[in-house]
Amino acid sequence: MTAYLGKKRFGPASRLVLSMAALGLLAACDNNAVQSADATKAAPTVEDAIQFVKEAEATVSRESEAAARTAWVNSNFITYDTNWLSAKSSEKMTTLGVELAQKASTFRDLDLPDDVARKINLLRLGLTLPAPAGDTEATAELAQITTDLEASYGKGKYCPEDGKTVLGSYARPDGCLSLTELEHVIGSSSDPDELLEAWSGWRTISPAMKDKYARMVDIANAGAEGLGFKDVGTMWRSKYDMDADAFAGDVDRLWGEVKPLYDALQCHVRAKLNESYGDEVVPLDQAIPAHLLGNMWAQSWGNVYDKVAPEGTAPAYDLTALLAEKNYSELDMVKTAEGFFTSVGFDPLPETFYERSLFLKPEDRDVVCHASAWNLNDIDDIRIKMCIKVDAEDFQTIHHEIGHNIYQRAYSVQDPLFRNDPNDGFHEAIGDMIALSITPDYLQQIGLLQDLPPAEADLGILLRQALDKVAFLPFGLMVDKWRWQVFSGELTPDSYNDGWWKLREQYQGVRAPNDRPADAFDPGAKFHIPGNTPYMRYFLSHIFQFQFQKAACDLAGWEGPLHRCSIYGNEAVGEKFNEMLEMGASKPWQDALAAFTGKSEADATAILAYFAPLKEWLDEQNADRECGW
Ligand code: X8Z
Ligand code: ZN
Repeated sequence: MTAYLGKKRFGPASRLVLSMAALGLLAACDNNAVQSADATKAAPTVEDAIQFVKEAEATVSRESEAAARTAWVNSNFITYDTNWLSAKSSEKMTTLGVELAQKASTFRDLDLPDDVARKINLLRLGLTLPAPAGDTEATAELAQITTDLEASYGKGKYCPEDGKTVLGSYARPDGCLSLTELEHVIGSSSDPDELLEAWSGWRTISPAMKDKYARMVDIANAGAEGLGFKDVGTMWRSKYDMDADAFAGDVDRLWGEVKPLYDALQCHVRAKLNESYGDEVVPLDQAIPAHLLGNMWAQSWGNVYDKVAPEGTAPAYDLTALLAEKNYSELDMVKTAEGFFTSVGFDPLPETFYERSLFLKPEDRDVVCHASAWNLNDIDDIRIKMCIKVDAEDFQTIHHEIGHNIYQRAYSVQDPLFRNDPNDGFHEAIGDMIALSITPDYLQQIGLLQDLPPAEADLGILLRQALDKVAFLPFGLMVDKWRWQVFSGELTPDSYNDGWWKLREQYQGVRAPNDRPADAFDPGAKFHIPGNTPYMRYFLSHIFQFQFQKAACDLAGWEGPLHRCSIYGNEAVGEKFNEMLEMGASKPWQDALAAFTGKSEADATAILAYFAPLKEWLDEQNADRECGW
C-alpha cells in the first residue's frame, strides 16, 4: 500500500489505501472545485501547510484502516464480491491520495519546518500508482484493473490439455496445478521435461493480463504527470531522499560492486548444471535456462544446492531435513522466529497476531498465497498471511515477514505519516538481517541441530547462502529496470516480453528455456508485477541486510568471520537496532542508516566481506572455465 498509509502490508499490495470521502479540508469538494478555489485564494502560508498536514494525517489514519481491512478480506477470500469491494476501496483511496498529493505540492516552495516539509513530500510521493486528478472514470478503471490483476494472479492455475502432460501425478483432483504444486515441481524435480512443463505452465496465467497492464500503465503515467513527474518510474525513483537520477546511478554503482561475485557464482552453477543435465540442456557458452534453477523465477537458487555443492568437504546441514526430523509444525516455525526477536529484547507478538494471521493454505477457497505482513490499524494489529510449507525457505520467509511486523510496531510511536520506512529496502531487510543469525551455533542452541558441523563445512553453508542471497541480486535489480522502461515508454506492449528477457539475460545470465509464445507476458507471472509492488526494495535490502548485520556484529564485539556471527540473545544490539526502527520515516534514510551503522551510504562492502571465503573458492573452481554468456 502506499507509503503514507503506513504500508499496511508488505509483499502484496501497493495500491494506495486512502480514502477521500472524509478528507477534512477537502471534504465535500470535488477536485475541480478544489482547484478553482485554490486559484482564487491567497498564496499558501506556512500555517496553512501545518494545518493541512495535521488534517491529512487524521484523514489518512481514519480512512486507511477501513481500506486495509477490506484488502485483508479480499486477499484471504478472493471472490467476485470481495474484488468489487476492494476495487471500490482502492478507487476511494487513490482519489484521496491524488487530492493530498496535489494539495501538498502547493506548499513545496515555502520555507517549512523540517518535519512538515518531510510530510509534505511524503504526501506528494505517497501513491504507487496515481490516477489523473479529477478523472473519476480513469480512477475507477485503474482500481478495477489493479484489483483484477492481483486476483488473477492469486487464482492462477495451469490446467493442461487432456492427456498432454507429464505432471499428472502432481495435479489436483480437478486436473489443474496451482502455483503451490508447480513450485514444488520446480523446487524438487530433476526431470527437464517436468521442469519445462511446470515452468511454461505457470506462464499460461499471464497473457490475459497484458492488455490490462498496458492500460494501467497509461492511466498511472497520466496521474504521475499530473503530479509533476515525467512518468511513474521517475516518481518511484524519487522516493529515496535523493535526486531520481542519482538514485538510479546509485543502484548501478552497487550492482557494479557485487557483479564479480555474482558472475563467479553463475559460472560455477552453470558448470555444475551442465554436469547434471549435459551440453544439450545447459550449453556452456550460453545463459542458464530458467527452468533448472530450483525456483519458478530463477530468483534464488538454494534448491539446486545438492547439484552444485563442493565435493570432498564435510556436508553442510540441511535445515529442511532438520525441521522434518524434529517434527516442526507451521506454528512451531512461527514461534521459533518470534523467539529470535524476543531474545534480542522485542516484545512478544500480541495474542491477536496468532488469532488473526493466516499460516496454512486453505483448500476450499482462493487466497493470495504470496507471503505478506500487515498492520491493520497502524498500531499493533499486526499479522502475517502465508501458505507456510515446512522447509528452510519458508523458515527464512517467516523471519522476513515477522521482521516487517516488528518494524511496523516499532514505528507506530511516530506521527501517522512517519509510520513507515525511510527507504523501502529497510523494510525488506529487517527480518532477513535477523535470519542471517541462523547459524549452526544458533540452531544448536535452540535444539534443531545436534552436532556442530566442522569448520570446513563453512564453504557449503556459505554456498547455500549465496545461492539465495547473491543469486537474487540481478533479479532484484532487473524487475524494476523493466518496469522503469515500461513506464518511460522505452518498452511498449509489443516489446514487453522481449524486453523482459533481454534484461534477464543481461543481468542474470538466465534465459527462457523455450521460444516464448507471441502473446506471452512472462513478467505477469511474477507476483509483484500484477501486484504492483515496487521491486528495487529487494535489491536494496540484499545490500542493507548485510550492512545491518555487520554493524550488529561489530556492536556485539564479534571478531570471527561475519557469516558465523549470530546476535541471538543480544539485547544491547536489539536495543540499538530498535532505535533505528522507531525512527520510522521521520528522518532521511541516510540518517537512520547512520544511527545504526555509523555510515550514511548504501555500501556493498559488508556483503562482499560475508562471502569473501566463498569468492576465493569460486575463483579457484572457475579458473579453467570460460565464464560469461
Ligand atoms: O515478496 C517477497 C516477500 C514479501 S515482501 C515474501 N520477497 C520477494 C519475492 O518473493 O519475490 C522476499 C524476497 C523477494
Ligand atoms: Zn517483504
